[in-house]
Amino acid sequence: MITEETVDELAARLDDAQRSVADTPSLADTHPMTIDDAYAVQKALLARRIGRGERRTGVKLGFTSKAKMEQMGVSEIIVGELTDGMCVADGGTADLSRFIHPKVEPEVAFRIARDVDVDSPDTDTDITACVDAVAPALEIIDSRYRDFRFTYEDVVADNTSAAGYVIGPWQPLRDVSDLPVRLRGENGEAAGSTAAILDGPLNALRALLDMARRRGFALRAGDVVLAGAATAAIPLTPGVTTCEVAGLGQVGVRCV
Ligand code: OOG
Ligand code: MG
Repeated sequence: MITEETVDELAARLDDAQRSVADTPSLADTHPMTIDDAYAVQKALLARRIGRGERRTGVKLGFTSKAKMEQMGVSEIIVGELTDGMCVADGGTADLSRFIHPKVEPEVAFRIARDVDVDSPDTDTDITACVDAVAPALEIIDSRYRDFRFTYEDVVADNTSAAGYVIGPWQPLRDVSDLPVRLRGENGEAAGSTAAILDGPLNALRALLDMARRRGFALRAGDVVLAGAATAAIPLTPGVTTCEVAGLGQVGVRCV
């Protein structure tokens, strides 16, 4: 366990790295952390953003696909939080100078329609019944760690590398368990299926409910949920990047 003071100090280090667009070495190297510590740092990091006037808009899951787990050498999902400061409109512009070494991932987003009770251990809660819409999405990840190298605890503390997200047109909730996905950037592309996301993104929602209960994440009406990448991430480069999820639609961002 690290002290409350250290939690604040590590959150400040990550916050400064993001704001000054300068990477930082792994925290875990110098400050061995438990997973509980890492989530405490993440919480303090979010509190700093909220303190500057950002509004929380939802949550994101990470490492829900085998490709991502293999790319990052980990084996358990992680959860981070999203704010309006990270949101880019579909077809909008993202300024690459805000990021250290950004990558982009093709994702599926869900919209929570009514508050989910995360305090009761009621195992019958059907999280999918609390969701009313689904959309193709892009996530911009930008680890604050040097060379994108981090331990599992490091990446949890760093709000799971969350840096930006773009949500395509919302559609009424439907079966999205095995839809072809294509990510196209100016200098790279990746293809896969939504089935890569825990054998179907609805399973990501179920895993999220479990994490929300264990880790105290709120799930409120209007929240966006990013279910996790369907392929490995590719570098985010100048020009247009799109994600198409067959049967669901397309979402894009222009980077300058
Ligand atoms: C952590 C974020 C992973 C996903 O969709 O799996 C993630 C990272 O790879 O830096 O967002
Ligand atoms: Mg992601």
